[in-house]
Amino acid sequence: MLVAGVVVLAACSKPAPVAQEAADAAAGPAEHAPAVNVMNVRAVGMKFEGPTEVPSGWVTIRLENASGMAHFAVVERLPEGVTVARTQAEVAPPFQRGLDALNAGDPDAANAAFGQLPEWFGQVVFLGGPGLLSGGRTGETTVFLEPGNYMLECYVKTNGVFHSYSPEPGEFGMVHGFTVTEAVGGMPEPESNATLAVSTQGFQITSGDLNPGTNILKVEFADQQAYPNFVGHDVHVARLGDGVDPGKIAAWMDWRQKDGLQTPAPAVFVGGVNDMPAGSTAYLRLELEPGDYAFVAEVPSPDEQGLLLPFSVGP
Ligand SMILES: [Cu+2]
Repeated sequence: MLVAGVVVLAACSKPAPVAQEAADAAAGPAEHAPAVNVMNVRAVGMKFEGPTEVPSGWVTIRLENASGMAHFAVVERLPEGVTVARTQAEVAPPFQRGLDALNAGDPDAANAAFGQLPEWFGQVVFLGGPGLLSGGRTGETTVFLEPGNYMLECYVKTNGVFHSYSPEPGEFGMVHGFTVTEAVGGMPEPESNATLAVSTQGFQITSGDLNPGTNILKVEFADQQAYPNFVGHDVHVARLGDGVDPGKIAAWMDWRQKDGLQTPAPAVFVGGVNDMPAGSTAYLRLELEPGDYAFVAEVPSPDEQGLLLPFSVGP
């Protein structure tokens, strides 16, 4: 195995045109399977485990949540020269200090802490990645990644501490650095059975239907903006029913609130796509049992912005 956790089957790529017919005749069926480019990531406790190199192009990030709590894995492209260690030293502490100040009822101290974020933080590009996923579940989100330096981050909170912040000196929080290489993965853009538009106008299913079983949802970011919680709109899928209160889910989506993004989550989350720039597209694999669900964005008061949309999957 060249790269732990990465599977690349590129048997059909770049055929020699003249020899192709003979190659087709000689090739076994396995050689005609479409190329896949999967990055296998595990969440264990409050740590990520995964490969440190991934071929470029369409990448399916498969997140296995082997812990007992909800996590996500937002993909962040780091500016030139910025290491994961630097994000831990320069970004995680101001956010944690700001959160501590908000919890203590001191918004001025919080703003002072957020004011200490480095200038380069504004150049970090958020590029989707698996959304909220409850413990014991596995989710898949497919995004297009150019070569570069990236990290995965989970900033869900436990006991008022962001998972991406480590109170232990010298230890990293829930972040995972990886390089997207110049090597091309060759995976084709996925096919989908439904499309969800995400925008400042709210969620809208613009084509197709979600059905019991396996769905591939195309998620289109029609526009994007920064919300007061510093991130853009995105989409997560929560299971409703069994006394789950959509209002509580909406209130939980703002990390600046004491109970916001705090473990335990107020519902079972079955996956999602973290925020991406305007014009971006991602694909979300959803294994759905019949029942009631909601799309919800990780922004303040998503229910007031059309960013909490209940839907049902029929038997
Ligand atoms: Cu987490």
